[in-house]
Amino acid sequence: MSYTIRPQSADFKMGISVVSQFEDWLAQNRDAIGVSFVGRSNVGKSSMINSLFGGKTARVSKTPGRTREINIFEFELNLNGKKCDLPKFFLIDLPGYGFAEVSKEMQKNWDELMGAFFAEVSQSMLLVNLQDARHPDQDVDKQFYNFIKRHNRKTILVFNKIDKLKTQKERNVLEKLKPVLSKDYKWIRQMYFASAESKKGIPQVEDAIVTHILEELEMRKTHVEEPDA
Ligand SMILES: Nc1nc2c(ncn2[C@@H]2O[C@H](COP(=O)(O)OP(=O)(O)OP(=O)(O)O)[C@@H](O)[C@H]2O)c(=O)[nH]1
Ligand SMILES: [Mg+2]
Repeated sequence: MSYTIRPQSADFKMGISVVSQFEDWLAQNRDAIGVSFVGRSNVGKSSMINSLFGGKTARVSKTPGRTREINIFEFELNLNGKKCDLPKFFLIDLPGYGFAEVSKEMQKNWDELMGAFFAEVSQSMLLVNLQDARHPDQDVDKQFYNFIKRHNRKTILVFNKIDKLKTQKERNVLEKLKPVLSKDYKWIRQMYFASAESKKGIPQVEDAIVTHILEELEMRKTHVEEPDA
């Protein structure tokens, strides 16, 4: 049995720009299962989403800092390449961090919105943090981890744009950083190297997402069965 993301199944549901809107969504979706993407502005979150979910799911920007809202989609899984009867899952494209040219007002809005998101969203949402393979673990990435670490989210780290690493030397720098980062960021489950452009590493990231979803479904099954045991 092999589950995969059903191509082109991600359906845009809503864009959330203020905390009260998020609270409304949360009230309806406390048990949400799925995946959310976060990373520095322009790191390729929307491009990665399109590589994984197909076609033009998310808007790719020419100017950094375009995705300002929490964009919520629902998607399906395939079983052996065919539609199956599992429920829908959530895909969330989060607004980027570390964009230098934002006003105080916009930064405040990001802090409030993301503060509410990471404090309250379901623990069954896997967090995919994207970093730039050419400039990993930047100050803004560190700041972001400080911002979320107390929430202890299930997180994987994906280094995107590896197609831009042309020399072995550049690739070695990244390999060496892996053990250092896993020590510093203990809650990161796994690290991946990928390119939304060349599609390298995308199947591995897809696997991580599908595995997470199946684990969450499995956990709920055992929880429901418990009272009878
Ligand atoms: N070479 C290369 N370029 C990429 C890759 N992924 C994204 N890009 C480019 O990087 C730019 C930003 O991509 P987006 O997907 O819009 O980035 P984002 O993180 O969603 O950006 P914001 O929504 O503005 O925060 C675009 O010009 C993409 O074409 C990649 O793997 N390799
Ligand atoms: Mg984007």
